[in-house]
Amino acid sequence: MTDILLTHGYFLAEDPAERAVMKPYPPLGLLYISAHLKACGFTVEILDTTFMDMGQALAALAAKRPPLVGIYANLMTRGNAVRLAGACKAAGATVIFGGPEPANYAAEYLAHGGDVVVSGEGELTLAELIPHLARHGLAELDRIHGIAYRGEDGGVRRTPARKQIADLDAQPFPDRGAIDLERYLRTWKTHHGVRSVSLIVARGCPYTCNWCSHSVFGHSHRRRSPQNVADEIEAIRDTYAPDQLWFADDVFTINQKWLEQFAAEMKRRGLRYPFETITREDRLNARVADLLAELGCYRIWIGAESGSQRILDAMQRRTNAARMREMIALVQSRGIRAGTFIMLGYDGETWADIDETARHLRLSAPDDVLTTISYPIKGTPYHDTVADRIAGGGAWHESSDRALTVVGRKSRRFYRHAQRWLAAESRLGRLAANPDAGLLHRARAHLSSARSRVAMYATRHEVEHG
Ligand code: B12
Ligand code: SF4
Repeated sequence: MTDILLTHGYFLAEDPAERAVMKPYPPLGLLYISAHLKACGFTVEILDTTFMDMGQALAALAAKRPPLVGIYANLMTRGNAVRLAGACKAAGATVIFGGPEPANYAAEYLAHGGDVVVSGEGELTLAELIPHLARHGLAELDRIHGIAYRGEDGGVRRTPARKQIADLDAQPFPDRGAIDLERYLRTWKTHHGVRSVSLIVARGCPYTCNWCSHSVFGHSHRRRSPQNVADEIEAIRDTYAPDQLWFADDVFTINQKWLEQFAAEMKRRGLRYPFETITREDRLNARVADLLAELGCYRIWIGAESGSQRILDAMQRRTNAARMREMIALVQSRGIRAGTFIMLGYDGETWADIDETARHLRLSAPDDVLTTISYPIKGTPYHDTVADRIAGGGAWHESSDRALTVVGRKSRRFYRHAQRWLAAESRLGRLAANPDAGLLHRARAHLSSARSRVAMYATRHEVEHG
């Protein structure tokens, strides 16, 4: 019999943003947990919901009737995760929640089907919790570190934090064999002509961007050895024959010495895959750009967030807008596409700051730009700062932190126009850098910029209300 069934509530079919790009990846956290628990001798099953819909997921759970279920949840999958939990509970299962969101809303998750909420890494905690639950049920949970549960009085009890895994190299590779990874690869191949596999080389980010969630790994940073990562890439090559990789790390180039060693190890083994990943401007320089190119990097996302130094400083991002522009040019000079993330609507952002961001995009002409409208994630310093002005959302179990807004800031309508304006401005930057760009393209981009600008102006007095 299965000791634990692991699942999540992500349904690709319900995700319009992801359906537009069709670049799905599996939930690595669950694959890591499964590998660890199996190595400890537990019997584990993963119900991967990515290619299902809610009805199919509920039917699969009803057929399996697992006595113990572990559910991954993040702020977007909350609603689905608690629905799955409710169904499992109704069928008599014990439900454990984990992932980046549940520990920040322990009371709510416990009120919506959860018996236990695990905070941080799940591997060591579950390896202790599973036999504990089998022996003692929900009694004496205070013995297990790293969890929250309901006390006898109904209040939420939190046990001391769980120590993090010290040696990541000693951990087994993610249990990709537990799911139908080929389905992900086929989806990639159909839509993009390539098979792409994700992996991570480290855990945790020591930086302090105040809107970013650190609920799983805190501010720790632990790296795997270059040899261990290369071993995993060889295993991925032998099993899945991918065409490319995605290093799903927070800041892939965080340590230059590590990158040097990793590049040397990959070269020694004759391994080279096109890949994309994320970094920060302060973790790039000419040598790092050369190493990335040597390793096969075809696109690097440089988290920019804003072109206004004032806003970057307010975010405690510890990056420099002018240097960001230089780094975009640097990676492009090595034949690597430069992607950048922009966040609009950070608390205190003014019209002048948005202008600065547009100027930044036009000057630097990144190849790809992803813009989000800021929202306060529970558990972050940003959430605490704006807590008394947070509005939006609705019923917790049907909503998400992404629906939260800050009273007094400009309306979503305004920011949607601003998003379009920034997209047009970065297009103009790219066209200016391209001597072959036709007049018609330029005229279209100017028109789109002007239209969005007028729409921004027309909505400039619209603000969010409580
Ligand atoms: C890769 C990634 C993505 C990929 C996901 C694709 C995929 N399936 O891999 C993409 C780009 C699509 C993505 C999108 C988004 N993401 Co994202 N993403 C990440 C990232 C960078 C890595 C995830 C990862 O693989 N981590 C490595 C594994 C080992 O860690 P883990 O998943 O947390 O798992 C560990 C623990 O959480 C725990 N655990 C996990 N599951 C379970 C289950 C049980 C039962 C238990 C007990 C424990 C447990 O144990 C695991 C092993 O130690 C994280 C940041 C990070 N470094 O983790 C952000 C992160 C998860 N994303 C985040 C956000 C906000 C988003 C978006 C909402 C962004 C947006 N504006 O659209 C969307 C939501 C998409 C969705 N619908 O789910 C936030 C979540 C915050 C929160 N409180 O929920 C994070 C934490 C980033 C951040 N620092 O703010 N993301
Ligand atoms: S946004 Fe990126 S660099 Fe900043 S704290 Fe989060 S993961 Fe680290």
